[in-house]
Amino acid sequence: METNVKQSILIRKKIAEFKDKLTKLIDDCNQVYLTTHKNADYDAIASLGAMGLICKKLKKAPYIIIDQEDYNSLPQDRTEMFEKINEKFVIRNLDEYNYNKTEKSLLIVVDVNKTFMTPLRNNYRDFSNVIIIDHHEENEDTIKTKNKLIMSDMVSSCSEILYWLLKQYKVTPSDIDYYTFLLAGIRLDTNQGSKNMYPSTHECISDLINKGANKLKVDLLFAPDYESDRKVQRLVDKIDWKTIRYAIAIGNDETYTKEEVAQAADYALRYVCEAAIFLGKNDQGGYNVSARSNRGNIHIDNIMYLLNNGGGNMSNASCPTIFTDAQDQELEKEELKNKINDIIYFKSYRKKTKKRYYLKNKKLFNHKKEENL
Ligand SMILES: [Mn+2]
Repeated sequence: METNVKQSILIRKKIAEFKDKLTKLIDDCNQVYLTTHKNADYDAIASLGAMGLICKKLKKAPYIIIDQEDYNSLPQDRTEMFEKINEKFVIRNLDEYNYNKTEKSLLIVVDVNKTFMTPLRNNYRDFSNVIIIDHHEENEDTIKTKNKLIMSDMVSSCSEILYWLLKQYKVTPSDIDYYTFLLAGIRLDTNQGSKNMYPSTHECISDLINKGANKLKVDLLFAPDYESDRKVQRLVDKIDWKTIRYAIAIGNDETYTKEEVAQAADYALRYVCEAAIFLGKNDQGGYNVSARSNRGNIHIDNIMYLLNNGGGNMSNASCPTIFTDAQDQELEKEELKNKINDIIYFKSYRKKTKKRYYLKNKKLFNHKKEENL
């Protein structure tokens, strides 16, 4: 029990310490821009909204930068969240941003830290300062800045960080939807409370509900679509168990969204399972990929890097869409299976950390990754 209390205090302390730096940078700039990763999810959008409220409290109304094409392809529920935020904050696409650039501006990036994953891609030189607030692991693709609050494997989500920040700044949104969004963000990144639940997360969820976050609305956002859920289960049925309980599934007799592949991989972790690697063919002919590790003792992020320049952390990872030139469905499956087997059947032990992972060639990690995935 005592250790639980400590975790929560520690998290809040760490966030409180960051507040002064954040305030100073916002105060000192002429204009704040906010952005997040493309294909923004609930956690990303909720974090944008909450960060916007903090900027507003500090009298710096922010602009939210989006990629228009990416924005247009968002599903309805997430578009509605953006529209809600758009009532208070101005959303600008890259053209609008470029046309109206301001001197001495500050960029705040939430729920992401890799250069290529934001609408700005590799262009951060326009900003006098960049702040990262995130819960994903850093690597060599992390945006270069001294100003970052990156809490990987410490909190559930970026929404949780933003909730504690709102509290620090004594911001109480007049529109309760901002709390509802944060609750949805946490629900998403904890896979509905089944992973990444820290003592501080429980506290945060209970605070949000006490303050009026609409739990019913959040439940509806997560209510599975029947057809989609059955499809996810059919992909789970394709699991092939390899080596030390790796659940590997490749589906190409129907098409899957990224979310469906991720859900299937999450589902695999309900079994006795060290790691899950799931591939599902999408409607563009490529394969969406999701990987998971149950207790985090497989370097699933490294496996994703080797598979197709991907990454993540030790429990969640993915890689860019894989395309194959194979002649038919069966050959495609063969090719992908071989790629995965090549990676996981090579045993290697890293004695220092006692964490093991399966890599063909460790040296690969010293190579600079390609800039554009
Ligand atoms: Mn997140």
